[in-house]
Amino acid sequence: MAATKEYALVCLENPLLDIQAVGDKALLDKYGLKDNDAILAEEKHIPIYEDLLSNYDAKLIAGGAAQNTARGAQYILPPNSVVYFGGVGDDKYAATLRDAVKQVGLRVEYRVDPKIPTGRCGVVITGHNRSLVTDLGAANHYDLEHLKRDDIWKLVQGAEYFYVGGYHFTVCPQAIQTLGEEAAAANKAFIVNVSAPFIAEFFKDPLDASSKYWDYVICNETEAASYAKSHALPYAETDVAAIAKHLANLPKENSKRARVAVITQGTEPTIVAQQGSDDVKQFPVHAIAKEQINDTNGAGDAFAGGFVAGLVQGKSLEESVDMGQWLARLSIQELGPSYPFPKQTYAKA
Ligand code: 26A
Repeated sequence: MAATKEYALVCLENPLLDIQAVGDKALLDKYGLKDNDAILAEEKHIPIYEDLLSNYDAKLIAGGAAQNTARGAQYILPPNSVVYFGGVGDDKYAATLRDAVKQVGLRVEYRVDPKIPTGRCGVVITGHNRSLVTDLGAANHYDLEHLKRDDIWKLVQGAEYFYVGGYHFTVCPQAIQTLGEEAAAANKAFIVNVSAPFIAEFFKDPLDASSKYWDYVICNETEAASYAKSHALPYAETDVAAIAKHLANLPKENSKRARVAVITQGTEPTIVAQQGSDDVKQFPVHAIAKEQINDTNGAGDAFAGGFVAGLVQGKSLEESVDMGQWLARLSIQELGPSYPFPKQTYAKA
């Protein structure tokens, strides 16, 4: 019998197809969207998908935040390093996603729902902002049963790193807890990305229930502010260093690993705090000319992909952050959450 391949990194979240177009203020206003935000679609948003496709020359691009991260990590790592779980339908959009992940060699193990369509995310680009409105579809039906299936759970047991996109707190917090427990029990690395301001606000309870398992927590400055607000932290919402320190020092289940909190801030420096240390570090981002930016959809996901690839390769924290910034810089030059081909290779600055 062939030996089972062991994937170093397992990722979990919501596979989505992005329906992305350049829009304008009128389009944002029509659907009551902010220029830079991520929300779950309500009834009133549903027509936007047709609208984007018919009237705005929208492109279909593989999305889903953690799936973008998983593709990014696999882009850097040796073949068969990353496997991704999430829920899709049995339809054309799912086939498009399977094709897109093949390009980087990412293995996906989808829970396929025969009755519900694959989720979609409307992406409205205005300048360097992006507004995301998501209709989760089959992604919303991911369940613990899939994660605990023998073949899937074996992949979990074979991995050393678990990455969960925070958007999954809206779907199956139980699966997240199960991965966190497993990581703590086996002294593996459990990485959570907060993913969106609304997660820190409206999904505070499941987010907080998982925090004792976080070995790494990643967010951007607006998510950090939202966390500070919803948790009534005694710092200014703009005091990113204090929030990073707070996150790093929340109670922790596995005492063998000091927690690391990473906060990205667009073009401003990336902030890193470590549990038990007073020293908060800052890493300037890799400069890029404005004209080189295609769009910022997926920039944060790409950062996480490069960062986690660094961790998997046993790189230092500094170099892992550098790898994250490197991959984000590449991704924002592409259309949507994509990576350039022919492949670029990371070289330490
Ligand atoms: C549950 N929600 C709202 C979501 C998402 C999401 N991925 C998972 N769940 N809303 C937007 N995205 C993805 O975020 C990427 C950019 O960071 C989009 O599909 C887009 O590719």
